[in-house]
Amino acid sequence: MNFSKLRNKLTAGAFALVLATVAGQAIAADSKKPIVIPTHNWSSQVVMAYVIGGIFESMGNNVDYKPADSQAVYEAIRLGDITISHEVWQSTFGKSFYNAMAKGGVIDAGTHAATTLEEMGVPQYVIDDNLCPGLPNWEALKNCKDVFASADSQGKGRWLEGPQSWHGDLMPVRVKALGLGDDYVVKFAGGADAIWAELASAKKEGRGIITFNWTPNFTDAEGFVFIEFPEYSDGCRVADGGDGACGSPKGWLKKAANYKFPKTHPAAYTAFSKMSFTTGQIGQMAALVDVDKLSHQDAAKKWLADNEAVWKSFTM
Ligand code: TMO
Repeated sequence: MNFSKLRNKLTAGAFALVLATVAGQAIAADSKKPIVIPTHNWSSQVVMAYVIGGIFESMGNNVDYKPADSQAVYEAIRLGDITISHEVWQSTFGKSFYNAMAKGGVIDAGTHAATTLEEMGVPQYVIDDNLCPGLPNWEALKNCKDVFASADSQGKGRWLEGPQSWHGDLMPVRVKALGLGDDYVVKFAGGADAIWAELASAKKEGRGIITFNWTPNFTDAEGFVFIEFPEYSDGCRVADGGDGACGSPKGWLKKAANYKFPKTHPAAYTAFSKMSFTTGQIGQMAALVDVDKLSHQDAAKKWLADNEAVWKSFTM
Protein backbone atom coordinates (compact mmCIF):
# COMPACT_ATOMS: atom_id res chain seq x y z
CA MET A 1 0.00 0.00 0.00
CA ASN A 2 1.39 3.44 -0.86
CA PHE A 3 1.10 6.54 1.31
CA SER A 4 -1.73 8.20 -0.64
CA LYS A 5 -3.93 5.11 -0.35
CA LEU A 6 -3.04 4.83 3.30
CA ARG A 7 -3.88 8.49 3.83
CA ASN A 8 -7.43 7.97 2.48
CA LYS A 9 -8.06 5.41 5.18
CA LEU A 10 -6.63 7.36 8.09
CA THR A 11 -7.39 10.57 9.92
CA ALA A 12 -4.78 13.32 9.52
CA GLY A 13 -3.57 12.67 13.06
CA ALA A 14 -3.09 8.97 12.51
CA PHE A 15 -1.27 9.61 9.22
CA ALA A 16 1.14 12.00 10.98
CA LEU A 17 1.85 9.28 13.53
CA VAL A 18 2.70 6.80 10.76
CA LEU A 19 5.12 9.31 9.20
CA ALA A 20 6.71 10.08 12.56
CA THR A 21 7.24 6.37 13.19
CA VAL A 22 8.89 5.88 9.80
CA ALA A 23 11.11 8.91 10.36
CA GLY A 24 11.78 7.82 13.95
CA GLN A 25 13.22 4.53 12.72
CA ALA A 26 15.43 6.31 10.24
CA ILE A 27 17.04 8.47 12.92
CA ALA A 28 17.03 5.98 15.80
CA ALA A 29 19.86 6.71 18.21
CA ASP A 30 22.72 4.25 18.73
CA SER A 31 22.32 1.80 21.58
CA LYS A 32 24.29 2.68 24.72
CA LYS A 33 25.57 -0.91 24.81
CA PRO A 34 29.32 -0.96 24.24
CA ILE A 35 30.69 -1.70 20.80
CA VAL A 36 33.20 -4.52 21.37
CA ILE A 37 36.47 -4.07 19.47
CA PRO A 38 39.04 -6.91 19.38
CA THR A 39 42.77 -6.46 19.96
CA HIS A 40 45.31 -8.86 18.44
CA ASN A 41 49.11 -9.19 18.47
CA TRP A 42 50.51 -6.77 15.90
CA SER A 43 50.88 -3.05 16.40
CA SER A 44 48.79 -1.40 13.68
CA GLN A 45 45.79 -3.55 14.64
CA VAL A 46 45.93 -2.55 18.29
CA VAL A 47 46.53 1.13 17.57
CA MET A 48 43.70 1.12 15.02
CA ALA A 49 41.42 -0.51 17.61
CA TYR A 50 41.94 2.50 19.88
CA VAL A 51 41.72 4.92 16.94
CA ILE A 52 38.34 3.50 15.92
CA GLY A 53 37.22 3.31 19.55
CA GLY A 54 38.13 6.99 19.93
CA ILE A 55 36.12 7.86 16.83
CA PHE A 56 33.09 5.95 18.18
CA GLU A 57 33.46 7.70 21.57
CA SER A 58 33.58 11.09 19.86
CA MET A 59 30.14 10.20 18.47
CA GLY A 60 28.80 9.44 21.97
CA ASN A 61 29.13 5.65 21.76
CA ASN A 62 30.44 3.33 24.46
CA VAL A 63 33.32 1.00 23.62
CA ASP A 64 34.91 -2.12 25.10
CA TYR A 65 38.20 -3.71 24.02
CA LYS A 66 38.65 -7.46 24.09
CA PRO A 67 41.91 -9.36 23.42
CA ALA A 68 41.05 -12.10 20.92
CA ASP A 69 42.67 -14.80 18.82
CA SER A 70 43.00 -13.46 15.30
CA GLN A 71 41.44 -16.57 13.68
CA ALA A 72 38.71 -17.34 16.24
CA VAL A 73 37.56 -13.70 16.24
CA TYR A 74 35.31 -14.21 13.17
CA GLU A 75 33.28 -16.86 14.98
CA ALA A 76 33.10 -14.52 18.01
CA ILE A 77 31.78 -11.75 15.75
CA ARG A 78 29.25 -14.13 14.21
CA LEU A 79 27.97 -15.01 17.70
CA GLY A 80 27.87 -11.33 18.74
CA ASP A 81 30.54 -11.57 21.48
CA ILE A 82 32.66 -9.12 19.49
CA THR A 83 31.12 -6.43 17.27
CA ILE A 84 33.71 -5.70 14.57
CA SER A 85 37.04 -6.58 13.03
CA HIS A 86 38.86 -3.63 11.46
CA GLU A 87 41.89 -5.43 9.90
CA VAL A 88 40.80 -8.52 8.00
CA TRP A 89 43.97 -9.42 6.06
CA GLN A 90 43.20 -11.52 3.02
CA SER A 91 46.15 -13.91 3.18
CA THR A 92 45.97 -14.81 6.87
CA PHE A 93 42.29 -14.37 7.73
CA GLY A 94 40.29 -14.41 4.49
CA LYS A 95 39.31 -18.04 4.92
CA SER A 96 38.13 -17.72 8.55
CA PHE A 97 36.23 -14.54 7.64
CA TYR A 98 34.37 -16.17 4.73
CA ASN A 99 33.75 -19.38 6.71
CA ALA A 100 32.03 -17.38 9.46
CA MET A 101 30.15 -15.33 6.89
CA ALA A 102 28.86 -18.48 5.20
CA LYS A 103 27.45 -19.71 8.53
CA GLY A 104 25.53 -16.43 8.88
CA GLY A 105 25.98 -13.53 11.28
CA VAL A 106 29.03 -11.75 9.84
CA ILE A 107 28.84 -8.98 7.25
CA ASP A 108 31.48 -7.41 5.02
CA ALA A 109 31.70 -3.75 6.14
CA GLY A 110 33.95 -2.57 3.32
CA THR A 111 37.56 -2.45 2.21
CA HIS A 112 40.43 -0.18 3.23
CA ALA A 113 42.28 1.83 0.58
CA ALA A 114 45.51 -0.01 1.50
CA THR A 115 46.34 -3.20 -0.34
CA THR A 116 48.31 -5.83 1.54
CA LEU A 117 51.04 -8.44 1.30
CA GLU A 118 51.93 -10.91 4.04
CA GLU A 119 55.04 -12.72 2.92
CA MET A 120 58.54 -13.96 3.71
CA GLY A 121 61.24 -11.46 2.83
CA VAL A 122 64.61 -9.92 3.57
CA PRO A 123 65.81 -6.49 4.74
CA GLN A 124 66.88 -4.11 1.95
CA TYR A 125 70.63 -4.52 2.71
CA VAL A 126 70.44 -8.26 1.91
CA ILE A 127 69.60 -7.24 -1.67
CA ASP A 128 71.89 -4.19 -1.80
CA ASP A 129 74.90 -6.17 -0.48
CA ASN A 130 74.00 -9.10 -2.79
CA LEU A 131 74.12 -11.61 0.07
CA CYS A 132 72.05 -14.06 -1.99
CA PRO A 133 72.43 -13.34 -5.70
CA GLY A 134 69.17 -13.67 -7.59
CA LEU A 135 66.86 -12.56 -4.77
CA PRO A 136 64.05 -11.56 -4.61
CA ASN A 137 63.29 -14.47 -6.99
CA TRP A 138 62.66 -17.45 -4.67
CA GLU A 139 64.75 -19.86 -6.72
CA ALA A 140 67.86 -18.00 -5.57
CA LEU A 141 67.25 -19.54 -2.12
CA LYS A 142 68.42 -22.92 -3.45
CA ASN A 143 72.01 -21.65 -3.36
CA CYS A 144 71.96 -19.65 -0.11
CA LYS A 145 71.04 -21.87 2.82
CA ASP A 146 74.29 -21.05 4.65
CA VAL A 147 73.64 -17.31 4.34
CA PHE A 148 70.38 -17.74 6.27
CA ALA A 149 71.46 -20.36 8.81
CA SER A 150 71.06 -19.55 12.51
CA ALA A 151 72.14 -21.18 15.78
CA ASP A 152 68.84 -23.08 16.03
CA SER A 153 68.44 -24.18 12.39
CA GLN A 154 70.51 -27.40 12.27
CA GLY A 155 72.72 -26.22 9.43
CA LYS A 156 69.73 -25.34 7.27
CA GLY A 157 68.65 -21.87 6.31
CA ARG A 158 66.00 -20.45 8.63
CA TRP A 159 62.67 -18.89 7.75
CA LEU A 160 61.62 -16.91 10.82
CA GLU A 161 57.82 -17.12 10.61
CA GLY A 162 55.40 -15.13 12.79
CA PRO A 163 53.48 -16.75 15.66
CA GLN A 164 51.75 -19.95 14.56
CA SER A 165 48.36 -18.41 15.47
CA TRP A 166 48.52 -16.25 12.32
CA HIS A 167 49.26 -18.78 9.58
CA GLY A 168 49.21 -22.29 11.02
CA ASP A 169 51.53 -24.51 8.99
CA LEU A 170 51.30 -22.50 5.76
CA MET A 171 55.06 -21.82 5.57
CA PRO A 172 56.36 -25.29 6.60
CA VAL A 173 54.04 -26.75 3.96
CA ARG A 174 55.27 -24.22 1.39
CA VAL A 175 58.96 -24.96 2.07
CA LYS A 176 58.34 -28.64 1.34
CA ALA A 177 56.05 -27.99 -1.65
CA LEU A 178 58.75 -25.84 -3.27
CA GLY A 179 61.34 -28.58 -2.80
CA LEU A 180 63.30 -26.54 -0.26
CA GLY A 181 62.75 -28.92 2.68
CA ASP A 182 66.31 -30.27 2.72
CA ASP A 183 67.80 -26.78 2.86
CA TYR A 184 65.39 -24.68 4.94
CA VAL A 185 63.51 -24.98 8.21
CA VAL A 186 60.69 -22.79 9.52
CA LYS A 187 60.90 -21.43 13.08
CA PHE A 188 57.96 -19.65 14.67
CA ALA A 189 58.56 -16.39 16.51
CA GLY A 190 56.85 -16.04 19.88
CA GLY A 191 55.48 -12.67 18.84
CA ALA A 192 55.96 -9.79 16.44
CA ASP A 193 58.51 -8.16 18.78
CA ALA A 194 60.76 -11.22 18.42
CA ILE A 195 60.81 -10.67 14.62
CA TRP A 196 61.74 -6.98 15.04
CA ALA A 197 64.49 -7.87 17.56
CA GLU A 198 65.97 -10.48 15.19
CA LEU A 199 65.86 -8.03 12.27
CA ALA A 200 67.64 -5.39 14.38
CA SER A 201 70.46 -7.72 15.48
CA ALA A 202 70.91 -9.14 11.96
CA LYS A 203 71.20 -5.60 10.63
CA LYS A 204 73.82 -4.69 13.24
CA GLU A 205 75.88 -7.71 12.18
CA GLY A 206 75.16 -7.27 8.46
CA ARG A 207 73.94 -10.86 8.47
CA GLY A 208 71.44 -12.54 6.15
CA ILE A 209 67.97 -13.14 7.53
CA ILE A 210 64.59 -14.25 6.16
CA THR A 211 61.50 -13.31 8.14
CA PHE A 212 57.77 -13.13 7.74
CA ASN A 213 56.61 -9.53 7.42
CA TRP A 214 53.77 -7.58 5.91
CA THR A 215 52.76 -4.31 4.36
CA PRO A 216 51.37 -1.88 5.47
CA ASN A 217 53.86 -1.88 8.33
CA PHE A 218 56.45 0.40 9.89
CA THR A 219 59.14 -1.46 7.90
CA ASP A 220 57.79 0.06 4.66
CA ALA A 221 59.70 3.26 5.51
CA GLU A 222 63.13 1.60 5.85
CA GLY A 223 62.73 -0.88 3.00
CA PHE A 224 61.91 -4.57 3.23
CA VAL A 225 61.97 -6.79 0.16
CA PHE A 226 59.40 -9.56 -0.16
CA ILE A 227 60.55 -12.76 -1.85
CA GLU A 228 58.80 -13.44 -5.16
CA PHE A 229 57.36 -16.95 -4.99
CA PRO A 230 55.27 -18.65 -7.70
CA GLU A 231 52.23 -16.39 -8.02
CA TYR A 232 49.23 -16.97 -5.78
CA SER A 233 46.01 -18.17 -7.37
CA ASP A 234 42.67 -19.15 -5.84
CA GLY A 235 42.97 -22.79 -4.79
CA CYS A 236 46.79 -23.01 -4.78
CA ARG A 237 47.01 -23.56 -1.04
CA VAL A 238 46.66 -27.00 0.52
CA ALA A 239 43.70 -25.76 2.62
CA ASP A 240 42.00 -24.83 -0.67
CA GLY A 241 42.82 -28.06 -2.50
CA GLY A 242 46.20 -27.10 -4.05
CA ASP A 243 49.77 -28.28 -3.48
CA GLY A 244 50.88 -25.20 -1.54
CA ALA A 245 53.73 -24.26 -3.89
CA CYS A 246 52.67 -20.62 -4.20
CA GLY A 247 53.29 -17.26 -2.59
CA SER A 248 50.78 -15.08 -0.75
CA PRO A 249 48.16 -12.98 -2.53
CA LYS A 250 48.60 -9.28 -3.16
CA GLY A 251 45.50 -8.91 -1.11
CA TRP A 252 42.78 -6.76 0.34
CA LEU A 253 42.28 -5.41 3.85
CA LYS A 254 38.64 -5.57 4.86
CA LYS A 255 36.37 -4.71 7.76
CA ALA A 256 33.86 -7.15 9.25
CA ALA A 257 30.91 -6.68 11.58
CA ASN A 258 28.21 -8.61 13.37
CA TYR A 259 25.04 -8.47 11.24
CA LYS A 260 23.08 -6.65 13.95
CA PHE A 261 25.57 -3.76 14.26
CA PRO A 262 23.83 -1.61 11.58
CA LYS A 263 20.57 -1.93 13.55
CA THR A 264 21.85 -1.50 17.10
CA HIS A 265 24.30 1.32 16.30
CA PRO A 266 23.27 2.85 12.96
CA ALA A 267 25.44 5.96 13.27
CA ALA A 268 28.54 4.09 14.40
CA TYR A 269 27.99 1.45 11.72
CA THR A 270 27.68 4.11 9.02
CA ALA A 271 30.94 5.69 10.21
CA PHE A 272 32.63 2.27 10.37
CA SER A 273 31.53 1.44 6.84
CA LYS A 274 33.17 4.69 5.63
CA MET A 275 36.45 4.11 7.47
CA SER A 276 39.27 3.53 5.05
CA PHE A 277 42.94 3.82 5.90
CA THR A 278 45.82 4.05 3.45
CA THR A 279 49.14 2.21 3.43
CA GLY A 280 50.85 5.33 4.79
CA GLN A 281 48.33 5.81 7.61
CA ILE A 282 48.50 2.18 8.75
CA GLY A 283 52.32 2.15 8.56
CA GLN A 284 52.29 5.29 10.70
CA MET A 285 50.04 3.68 13.35
CA ALA A 286 52.56 0.81 13.63
CA ALA A 287 55.58 3.14 13.64
CA LEU A 288 54.25 5.16 16.59
CA VAL A 289 54.62 1.96 18.65
CA ASP A 290 57.44 -0.01 17.01
CA VAL A 291 59.73 2.94 16.17
CA ASP A 292 58.65 5.76 18.51
CA LYS A 293 57.87 3.34 21.39
CA LEU A 294 54.58 4.92 22.45
CA SER A 295 51.98 2.72 24.15
CA HIS A 296 49.17 1.61 21.83
CA GLN A 297 46.73 3.95 23.59
CA ASP A 298 49.06 6.96 23.38
CA ALA A 299 49.81 6.17 19.74
CA ALA A 300 46.08 6.21 18.99
CA LYS A 301 45.61 9.51 20.86
CA LYS A 302 48.45 11.06 18.91
CA TRP A 303 47.18 9.69 15.62
CA LEU A 304 43.68 11.05 16.28
CA ALA A 305 45.04 14.46 17.28
CA ASP A 306 47.26 14.67 14.18
CA ASN A 307 44.65 13.41 11.70
CA GLU A 308 41.38 15.02 12.72
CA ALA A 309 40.44 15.95 9.16
CA VAL A 310 40.84 12.32 8.08
CA TRP A 311 38.64 10.71 10.70
CA LYS A 312 36.03 13.49 11.13
CA SER A 313 35.02 12.89 7.54
CA PHE A 314 34.03 9.31 8.45
CA THR A 315 31.54 10.60 11.04
CA MET A 316 29.69 12.98 8.73
C1 TMO B 1 48.19 -10.51 10.24
N1 TMO B 1 49.51 -9.93 9.95
C2 TMO B 1 49.33 -8.51 9.47
C3 TMO B 1 50.38 -9.94 11.15
O1 TMO B 1 50.08 -10.64 8.96
